[in-house]
Amino acid sequence: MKLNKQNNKVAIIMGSQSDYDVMRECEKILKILKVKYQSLIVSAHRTPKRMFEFAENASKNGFAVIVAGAGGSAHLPGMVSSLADIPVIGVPIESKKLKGLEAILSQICLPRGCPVGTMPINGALNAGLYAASIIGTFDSKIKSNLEKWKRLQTQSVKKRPK
Ligand code: RP5
Repeated sequence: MKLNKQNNKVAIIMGSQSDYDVMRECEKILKILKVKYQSLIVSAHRTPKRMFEFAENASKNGFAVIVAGAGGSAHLPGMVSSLADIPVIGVPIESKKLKGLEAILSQICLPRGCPVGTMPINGALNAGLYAASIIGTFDSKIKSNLEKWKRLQTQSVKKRPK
């Protein structure tokens, strides 16, 4: 699939409505950086056909990167990576019982050939920054928005603790 100017959106997908409180952080940072995005509930276990449809058509639908948040037996990022031809960033979602350890392990222990850039547990903000940095490799406006955001972050760090 040939990428063009249209392929500048980030897909934020999540396994459940219950992931949205965390995944909103990704939306917030993308909004600040003026990156286009679309958020969808896509579950590897509960809506497998939707997942196939989404992943196979992600490029065609103008997405350049996929951010996939999932908790528990978090198959979503790996499954989507096996079907899509664009980068997949995984966000392991914290659970009550195992605190997200199960989700992060299932996302970083993918077999050879199924790459997922896995963020920390609940690391949806970092996922947004990472997605924006990928978009920034071919969109200079987004690159400069990201540079500005990082400059402001650096300036906001006080030299002395209060
Ligand atoms: C996963 O199961 C979802 O990503 C979510 O983190 C977890 C629990 O889902 P719910 O039972 O809250 O819908 O598929």
